[in-house]
Amino acid sequence: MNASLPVDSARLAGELEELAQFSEAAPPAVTRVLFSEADLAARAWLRARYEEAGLVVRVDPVGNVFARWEGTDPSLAPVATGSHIDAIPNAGRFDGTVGVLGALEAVRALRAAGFQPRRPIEIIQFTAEEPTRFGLGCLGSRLLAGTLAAEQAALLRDPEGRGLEDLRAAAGCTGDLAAVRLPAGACAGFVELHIEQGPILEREGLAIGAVEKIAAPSSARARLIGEGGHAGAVLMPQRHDAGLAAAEIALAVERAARGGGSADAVGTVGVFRVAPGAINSVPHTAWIEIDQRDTNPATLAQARGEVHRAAEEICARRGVQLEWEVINADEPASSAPELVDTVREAARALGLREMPMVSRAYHDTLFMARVCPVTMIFIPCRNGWSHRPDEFAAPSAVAAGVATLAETLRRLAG
Ligand code: HGY
Ligand code: MN
Ligand code: MN
Repeated sequence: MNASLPVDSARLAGELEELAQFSEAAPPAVTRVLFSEADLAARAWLRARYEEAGLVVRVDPVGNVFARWEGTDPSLAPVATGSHIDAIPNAGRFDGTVGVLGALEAVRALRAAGFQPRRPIEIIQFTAEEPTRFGLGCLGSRLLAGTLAAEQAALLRDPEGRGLEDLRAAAGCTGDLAAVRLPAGACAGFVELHIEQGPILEREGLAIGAVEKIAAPSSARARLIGEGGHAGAVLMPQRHDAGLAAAEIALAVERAARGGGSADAVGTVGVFRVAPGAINSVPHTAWIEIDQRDTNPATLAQARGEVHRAAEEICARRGVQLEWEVINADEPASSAPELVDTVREAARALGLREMPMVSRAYHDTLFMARVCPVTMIFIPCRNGWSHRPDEFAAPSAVAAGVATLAETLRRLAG
């Protein structure tokens, strides 16, 4: 990488390790669920880092954090960057955090180089990009974009019955959730730095991915109520096995993903529980949660409909009652071509090999695309692994991503 802005890669690597300590799981795993003790401690630690760097911090009513570097013309809409710090159970230490601490390091490098932005630059640390607490991902960015109504968000409860209203109040996030929504034009653009969470950059030996499209998640949950019984005594014709009905639905999810004609279509059943859960007892009830994604809205909608119809047919044939709930059905997003070009030019100016690509994971950028022009900067991670304790991004890869982000911010805010 060419001599670039003074990115302090060692300090950043140390901060990523320090942030990883705020966790409910034993290292190397990281568990940091929205408004958990680990999350609150991580939020406090990060706020001190932002303020140390001379940024002005504000927290909105749902806990989105904005760290602002004022521009020479404060009246201009800011250029924004950022990501999330929450982590699903037993995850890694780079998902999201690279985009938050990397944004801070990019700002510090620009300030150390004497750069003075005309537009303000804001780092956004989004609340709950992961669905762990309330079963809905991107809670903070949905509210910022207005794709989730405040009164709907206020009704969210976690599996233990704790409501968002109580949890955010306990975390010190005050104010009306309706005030979270950003007005149109609130940002001039948004660029998120993130690990790829896939194998392409590493396999191609490339340093930077400029993201052109972001797949959208569609998730649903179902409860299946059949009839239990003795695993030996109940003969097959008399069975209404909720577990096997759920298993057939799971295979329908896979069939819809493979058969829809879209190379980006994916689907799985990440949550699959049966009751009573004894080896010699026919499951009377099953609970499943379905995750379907695609970058093509038409084939995504087709796959969603196909799975719901299959579930109804399977349960009717098996004499199992079906309760179906759509959790979310979001539209994919496209990046702004001019921002993709800016990222690619910035990478090339730094002597970094880059390519345009698609994100199959969703990100807060998916919802920021409803607020302003967006794109993402991807860096390679080992074997493409993510959402697991051995998730890893090399310090040199992180530094290349930060330098590209800094150069992109310089161009956009200059
Ligand atoms: O599931 C996702 O794509 C994101 O990592 N929450
Ligand atoms: Mn994630
Ligand atoms: Mn992420």
